[in-house]
Amino acid sequence: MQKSFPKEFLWGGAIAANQSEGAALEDGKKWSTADALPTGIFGNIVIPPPENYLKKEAVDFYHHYKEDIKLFAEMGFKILRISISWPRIFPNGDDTEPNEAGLQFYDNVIDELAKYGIEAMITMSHYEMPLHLATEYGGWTNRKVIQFFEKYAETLFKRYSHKVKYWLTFNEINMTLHAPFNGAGIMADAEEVDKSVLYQAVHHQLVASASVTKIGHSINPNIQIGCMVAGGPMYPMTPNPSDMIEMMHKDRNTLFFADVHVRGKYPNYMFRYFAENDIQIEMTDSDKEILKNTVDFISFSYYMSYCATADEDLNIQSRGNIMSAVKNPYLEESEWGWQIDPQGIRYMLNLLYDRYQLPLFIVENGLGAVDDLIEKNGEFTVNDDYRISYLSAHLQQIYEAIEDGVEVLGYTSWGPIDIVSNSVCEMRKRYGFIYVDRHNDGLGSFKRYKKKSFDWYKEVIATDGKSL
Ligand code: BGP
Repeated sequence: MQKSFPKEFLWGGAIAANQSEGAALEDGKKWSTADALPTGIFGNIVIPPPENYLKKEAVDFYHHYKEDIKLFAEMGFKILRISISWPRIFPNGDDTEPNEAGLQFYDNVIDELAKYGIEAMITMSHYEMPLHLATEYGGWTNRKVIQFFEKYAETLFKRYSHKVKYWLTFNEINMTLHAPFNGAGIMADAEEVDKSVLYQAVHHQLVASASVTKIGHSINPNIQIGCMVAGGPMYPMTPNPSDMIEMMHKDRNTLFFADVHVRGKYPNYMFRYFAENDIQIEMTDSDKEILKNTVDFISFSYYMSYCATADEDLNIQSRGNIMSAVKNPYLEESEWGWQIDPQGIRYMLNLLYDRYQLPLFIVENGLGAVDDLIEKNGEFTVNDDYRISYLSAHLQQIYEAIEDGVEVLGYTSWGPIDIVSNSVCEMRKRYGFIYVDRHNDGLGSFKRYKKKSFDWYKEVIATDGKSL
C-alpha cells in the first residue's frame, strides 16, 4: 500500500477466557455456562460437564500467558483483547465476596502485557456466566442477575480501571437471540424459548450494559466503555423491493442493539415488532432512565456478510457464524461455510459510522481453517498463505473505510494464537498466527509454533500497514 494506517491505530489480537485459559476449576473457579456446552453452541447442554472436553484445558493460557504475551509482543501488538471469566471472580455469581485468586490472575496478565507496552482491552462477559446463575436463576431471564453483574463489573472497574482504558460489556450481545444459552444462560434452544422470555433476557442485558457503563464512568471517568455486536451486514438477494425490506428487518437484528447502546432508548420499530409478534416485556421507568447511559464507542466482530430474501422458496442456506442465511453466489466460503467478503467490512464500518458518528473498533476478524504443521529447515511451522490473503484483503478494506472518513480506533484479529472454537468447540478450526499443539481428541503437547502469518502480521504492524 502507498499510504499507512494512522500512527495511533491499535493493532492487536483478541481471545476469550473460556476458549483459551483452560484451568476450568482452578484457584476457586467454578463451572461457567461455557463449560456446559462441550460440543459447541448448538450442541446439548451437559451438566455437570463431561470428564474430558476441550475447554477444560483449552490451550492452557492460564499457565502459558507469559510465553504467549511474549510472542504477541514480538509481533508488535499494541493491544490484546481478553475477556474475564465471571466465575473466576464470583464462582457462583451470587457470592458476597470476590475470589482473590481470580482477580490476581488478571492482574498478572494485565501487568505482563504492560511490561511490553501492550494495552489490555477487557470484555466483561464473553459468552459465559457462572453456571449456577443459569441453573438456579434462569440466567438473564431473571432481573436479579442485573445486580450480580453490576457487582461483578464494579469489582473489575475498582481493581483494573487505573490500568485498562478500553472495556466492553457483552460479547456479540445480538447473538442472544440466536443462541440463548451461549449468550444469556437460558436453559433452552432458541426455537423453544418463548419470544417474550427471550426479549426480557435481552432487555435485562441491555439494562445491565447501560448500568455498568454508568458505574464504570463514575469509578474512572477516563475509561472508554463500548458495546460489542456481531457485525455481518445484510445484502438484498435481488433488487426486488421486498428483498430490500427483508434486508432492513434482518439488519435490525444487529442495529437494534447498537441503537439502544448509542441512543439510550428503544427504537420505535421494535415496538411495532413486539406488538405484531405478541411480545410483552417488563420495562420499568427506572430501566428507561438507566438506558440513557450510552457508550463511548462501538465495537464489532466481522467474519462474513449475509443475504436477505423475501422469497421463501429460496432455500440455499449458508451455515454462517451462529446465524445462517441465504447463500451469496458471488462469494467463496470457508470450510465451515462462512462467506468470505472483505468489502463487507468497509460497508459495515461506513454503515455504523454514518448512523452513529462514534469511533469504531474491530475486535474480531479472521479465518478459521485447518492448518498442517510441517517441518521447514529443522523448525515446525504452518504455511498459512490462505490466512494471510484473507486478513490482508480485509485490512485493505479497513484502510479504505478510514480513507472514507470512518474513525477506526483499532483492529484485534480473532484468536492470534489457536484457541478452541466457540461454535463447534474444536481445535481443528484454527485462527492463529501461533499454532498450538492441541487436538480434537484432547491430545497434544501444548507447544507453540510460529506460523508463516506470524512474520507477516509483525511486518504489517511494524510498517503501519504499508506492507499490505
Ligand atoms: C464469534 C465469537 C468468538 C469466536 C468467533 C469465531 O462469534 O465471539 O468467541 O469464537 O466467533 O467463531 P468460531 O470459534 O466458532 O470459529
